[in-house]
Amino acid sequence: MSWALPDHRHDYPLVMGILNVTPDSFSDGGEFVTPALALARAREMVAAGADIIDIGGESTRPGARKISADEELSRVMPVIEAICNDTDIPISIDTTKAGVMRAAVAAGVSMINDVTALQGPDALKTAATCKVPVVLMHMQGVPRTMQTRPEYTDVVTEVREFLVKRVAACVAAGIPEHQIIIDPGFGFGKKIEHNLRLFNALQEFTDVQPVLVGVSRKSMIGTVLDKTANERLHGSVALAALATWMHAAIIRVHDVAETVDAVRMIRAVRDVGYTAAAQET
Ligand code: 8Y4
Repeated sequence: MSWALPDHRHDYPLVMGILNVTPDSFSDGGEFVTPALALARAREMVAAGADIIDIGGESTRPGARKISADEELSRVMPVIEAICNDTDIPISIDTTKAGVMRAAVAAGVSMINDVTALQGPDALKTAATCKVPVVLMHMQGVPRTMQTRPEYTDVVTEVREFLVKRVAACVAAGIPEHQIIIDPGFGFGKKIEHNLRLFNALQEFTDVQPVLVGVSRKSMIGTVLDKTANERLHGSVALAALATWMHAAIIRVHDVAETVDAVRMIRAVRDVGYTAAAQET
């Protein structure tokens, strides 16, 4: 499937549905591991209005252990093949490994989502040869220890400067600038105050590059509301609405139907008076 990012800011945000194929993800209970179950979940998200589905086989949650490329491939490839054969929904591969990027894109995946911003071995070169949009995420430290002592002097400036440098590295490697999406990396080596400051300053990121926002069910919501992961729907939808207002390009969520309603409602207000037809010449 050939797929490209929309050209016009009025077409944003896209809603990205999360499909974990990790046996250890507590939020989805590790229940979507078989291709048949993953496909059923993907169809459900398509019916709910998802624009893209993010498939990940390596857990990046705090304390998670690393897995081999072979283990990751054996988790994600059957799922990618099942969904690509059955639907036209664009798929994003959540991986940090060059070999997984290459295999996934060869099987029809339309986007690369790398929480290490293509800093891994051969990742930058490989992503450039894949010719698909890439998501560059900021993380302080590594998943196993990132939440032990996050530290910043000025979190917004530091995260923005890191991402601007990674965009430059991608452009130098041959990735067209319009194919690059940046992401402040909510929850990745950040305390509650860092996450809230970054969200507050989202416009400073959307002003420079398309931005992906991933806050669905995360601990910043749990901390503010004092709720467990399964009680964070309303907090998640509230932040999705704000991200839409602040011109996020992609919102990565567990709860697609609820998020799509919020996004459509905010877009109606945000873009009142604009009609696609009036822009055509
Ligand atoms: C409950 C459920 C609590 C899930 C926490 C979580 C991002 C991402 C993840 C993100 C991009 C997660 C792969 C963490 N988060 N990729 N991936 N941006 N680009 N935790 O924010 O969802 S996994």
